[in-house]
Amino acid sequence: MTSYETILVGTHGRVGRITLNRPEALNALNSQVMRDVVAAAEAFDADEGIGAIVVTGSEKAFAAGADIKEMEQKSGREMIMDDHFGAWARFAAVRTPVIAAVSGYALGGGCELAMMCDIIVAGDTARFGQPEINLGVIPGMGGTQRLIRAVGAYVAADMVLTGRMLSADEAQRAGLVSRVVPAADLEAEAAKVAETIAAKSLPSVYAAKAALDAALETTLAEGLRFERHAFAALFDTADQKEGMAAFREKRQPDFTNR
Ligand code: CO8
Repeated sequence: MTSYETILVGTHGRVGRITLNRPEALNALNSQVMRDVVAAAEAFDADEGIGAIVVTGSEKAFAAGADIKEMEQKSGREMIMDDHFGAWARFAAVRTPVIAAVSGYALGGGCELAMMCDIIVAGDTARFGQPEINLGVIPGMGGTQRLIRAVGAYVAADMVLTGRMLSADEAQRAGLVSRVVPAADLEAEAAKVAETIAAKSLPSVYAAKAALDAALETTLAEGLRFERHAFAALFDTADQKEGMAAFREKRQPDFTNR
């Protein structure tokens, strides 16, 4: 397996795991982290043996944001011309479901990275925030757009305008997080979610993720059309026949991703 500078990568069965590993900077997301995470996620995405990906950080920090020290002296022109952090869009575009397992700080780009994932599972120590306003800037990796879709206009405005952090429980009530567990159980809980997804039929998982994503990006009529076509297309898979036969025969399906 390729080794990376700023992340640790491993697999367990059909689950790929990416661990952010810049403890000296609370996993601040510099351009090397972006390159490493994008490369690892795309490699997992290209591997039919992988059915779900977990992205996690350390106990203290999922990620404390984009790397402030790397950005500080840049000009607006440089930010635009380098498309600083633009490659994160490739991470958001992987077809394989990604679970963010968040412990400690998920701030700024860290919160935005979690929101690029499909499911956010949090340890009870997790803190979610968009503190960019305290630095004289605003979120730049989706924090105004994805957050508002996740938690609604008013909680998003509170977070983005005041910079205040949500606790894990607040984030769950707001709809950002789907499960909160004691911090010590986070890894096991995230693995359980990932293994559950990875045991399904990959074509249906890809279609489900694409349809969910479409809902965030398009009108209801367009989204319903997309869903109907994706639903119909799955009837050409062997796994649809197997899944429905298994139901009729009162047994577990044996999916082959065909
Ligand atoms: N960038 C760089 N270094 C960081 C960052 C960061 N975001 N966060 C922490 N670090 C470093 C600290 O500088 C410190 O390093 P050193 O020991 O060399 O001084 C080390 O990590 C440990 O941090 P602290 O000593 O500050 O730890 P504390 O436990 O006292 O505090 C906090 C933890 C509260 C998380 C604090 O570190 C903090 O406030 N960090 C910054 C949080 C923040 O403002 N994040 C938003 C960054 S901006 C952003 O994410 C924009 C994204 C959009 C970019 C789009 C580009 C196109």
